[in-house]
Amino acid sequence: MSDPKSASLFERAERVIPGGVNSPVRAFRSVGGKPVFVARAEGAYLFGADGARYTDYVGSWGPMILGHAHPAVVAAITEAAKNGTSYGAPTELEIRFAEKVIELYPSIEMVRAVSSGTEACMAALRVARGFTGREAIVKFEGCYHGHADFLLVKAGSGALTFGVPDSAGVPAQTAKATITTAYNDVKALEALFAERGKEIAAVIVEPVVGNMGVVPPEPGFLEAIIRLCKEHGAVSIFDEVMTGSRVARGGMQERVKLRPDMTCLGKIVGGGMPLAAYGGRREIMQKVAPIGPVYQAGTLSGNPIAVSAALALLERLDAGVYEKLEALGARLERGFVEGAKKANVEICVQRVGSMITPFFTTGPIRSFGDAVKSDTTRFGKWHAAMLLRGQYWPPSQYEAGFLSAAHSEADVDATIAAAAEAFAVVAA
Ligand code: KE4
Repeated sequence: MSDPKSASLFERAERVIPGGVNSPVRAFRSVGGKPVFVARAEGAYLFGADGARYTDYVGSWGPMILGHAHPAVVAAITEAAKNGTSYGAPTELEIRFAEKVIELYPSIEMVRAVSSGTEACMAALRVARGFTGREAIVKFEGCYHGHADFLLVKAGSGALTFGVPDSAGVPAQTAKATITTAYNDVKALEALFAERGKEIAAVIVEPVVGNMGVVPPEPGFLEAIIRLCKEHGAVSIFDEVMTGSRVARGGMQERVKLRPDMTCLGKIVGGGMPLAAYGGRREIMQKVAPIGPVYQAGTLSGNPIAVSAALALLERLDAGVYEKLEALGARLERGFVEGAKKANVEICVQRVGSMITPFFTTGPIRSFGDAVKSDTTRFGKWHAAMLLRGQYWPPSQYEAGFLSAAHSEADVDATIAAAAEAFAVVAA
């Protein structure tokens, strides 16, 4: 632990919060050691309770694409707060947010704001079931779509990190309607539809997986999901909570020029505030209460402060941001590859834009089966060595690291130098 004040805060936290954290993956349990308690953050940096500075590659698990405490976002929040914090009544701000989302994601004709990615995915699937009158949903092993009961089946992220892809507390009956199959396996998906196509309400997919670590879709995989859903009357859902406005302004669907029936959004689209959304084709979204029979609600949905932050962030995501993120991502990827090679440590770096994961195994990592071959002990050693060198990397082999537009080339070069030393520690 390079941050003794964090250690005492952690002890206090563990007495009153399960695991001392409000979300499991923050607990550092899969990498050993104890979490750094953050006092503040600015730009590309986090500052620990003891004032130590870390270059941040978690970015609040994705939202901080322009860096922490961006002046325009802080100003928008401050201004909005002066008008009150929540009304529980419609506002013009929410119309602007909906119009912005529709502008960025042409596949979305109507959109509903909610407060988390979990809510967005849970609601989108309920709507798909209401629209089709069917019950079964298909997800891919290792993908994570939040912690709704029926989605914690062979889930990724924290569930995978702790090796409990199936959570306690989920009734067997609930999980029964969730069918899982392998990511990037078109033949398996075709066979599944051939056998059970009539039962399937929806297929939900991370169009680039972040929750096994970064696993890109192979050519034809996403296209097959949309084709098979169309052929069998199921709803295709892109869970772009992580990839939305991360891998492109309009998410992965913009990069691959595809139009899923529905899309789930969060993180960046919510401006790093408790704001997420789900949307899609008008005829599907017209099933949502109060105009349709599918109920979904939320006290703080479309909250004016969160929406103000989101609008301030989204309007600053210009082409230059993505060009910079691609260049920095490629630089970091090269640096990791060279550093590991020099230390004679076997890794496979997978990246899409500014989402990147060094897998401690040979690649390519195409699916869950490949990802779990990673040497998590070596990853843990590397993570600890990076932390000691002021580099804050996601504390799990099965997560994506994120760059921001606030990172400089000098920051990335310092990270590359630290990583080279950390690979040498792993090899020792
Ligand atoms: P939230 O409920 O955490 O806002 O979103 C759930 C979710 C849905 N879909 C995708 C693709 C996601 O990545 C997530 C949440 N991601 C995790 C990290 N991989 C959030 C971090 C955490 O659980 O603390």
